[in-house]
Amino acid sequence: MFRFLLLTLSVLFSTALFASEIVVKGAWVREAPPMAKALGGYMILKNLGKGERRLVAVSASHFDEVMIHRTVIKGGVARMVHLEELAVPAGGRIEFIPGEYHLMLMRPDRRFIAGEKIDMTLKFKNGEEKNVSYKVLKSMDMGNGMNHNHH
Ligand SMILES: [Cu+2]
Repeated sequence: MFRFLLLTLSVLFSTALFASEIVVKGAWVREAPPMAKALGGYMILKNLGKGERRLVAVSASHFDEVMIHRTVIKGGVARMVHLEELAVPAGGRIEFIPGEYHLMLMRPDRRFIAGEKIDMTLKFKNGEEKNVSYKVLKSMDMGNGMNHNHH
């Protein structure tokens, strides 16, 4: 009987471990001037799964909150729209890049300079959480990095 229980438990645990179907590439945060109240965060968010995933929240220590934004241009004026959640289609990707989708890291408790890292947790509607480390870069550094990744 005891043996049977152990076996059942191990089966339960192994089914609880699932490979993440969410992949994040090229995660970076733009270095901002000393008194900046918000920093922009960028990445490529891929969904390798067979079902849609919805990004519902992002958190980072050292920041009051992290919002999901999209820059839209209306009548020649760029403004940022706050999204409550963002759907990543099955097999699809969302590019967080300057002037498009971005993470808005609000009210840092200190300055972050190029070369540092900022850890964030992405939370999805299905309960999955993904920890991602974002490199702080000057936007010029990123311009160079982009060329290398571009194939
Ligand atoms: Cu924004």
